Amino acid sequence: MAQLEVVRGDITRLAVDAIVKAANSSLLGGGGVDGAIHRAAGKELLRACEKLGGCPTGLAKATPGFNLPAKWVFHAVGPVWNGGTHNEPDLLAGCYRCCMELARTHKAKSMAFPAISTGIYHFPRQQAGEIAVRTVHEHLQASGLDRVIFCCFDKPTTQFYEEILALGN
Ligand code: AR6
Repeated sequence: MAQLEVVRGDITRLAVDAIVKAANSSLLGGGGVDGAIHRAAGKELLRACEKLGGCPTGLAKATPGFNLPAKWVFHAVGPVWNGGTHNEPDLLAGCYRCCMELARTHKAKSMAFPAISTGIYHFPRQQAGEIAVRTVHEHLQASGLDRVIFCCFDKPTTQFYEEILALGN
């Protein structure tokens, strides 16, 4: 039975097969968790991203992790929250679904997600957490993953995830 966990901290420190990065569609870097991952992975990550040619919102693309403990980085482009009537929930679910598929194709056994779109992109945190957990559950078996970590940076996000996971058990 695959394990779903909540960890509070910096995703760049996690020794898992893949970490997910909340990126923008250029895939050429930014602030928040994106900036932190680029700083920790080193300049080669940007060079690898330059070859990807961007990524549409709701999808993700993979690169190696370079100097990170993680072997892979999955660059997921979450939606900017624009009131909730612009397909934001489906686009956010698409990010999680695409990363679960990338885990399968890259044979990852462990993967960590940040709370995609809930920082600079302002997606409501609780709704985003529910979408994240539901979508991961839906694709868990097909992904081949043994361990999925929801890596939360702040206390309220950590609490939401703990509550959502407790309700599901
Ligand atoms: N480890 C784990 N989570 C983190 C870390 C970290 N080191 N740093 C921040 N977070 P955000 P978005 C949390 O803003 O909303 C970039 O410029 C943060 O507290 O990083 O998807 C991109 O290039 C929040 O809970 O991503 C895009 O332009 C979550 O990660 C844009 O930001 C996501 O916050 C994407 O915005």
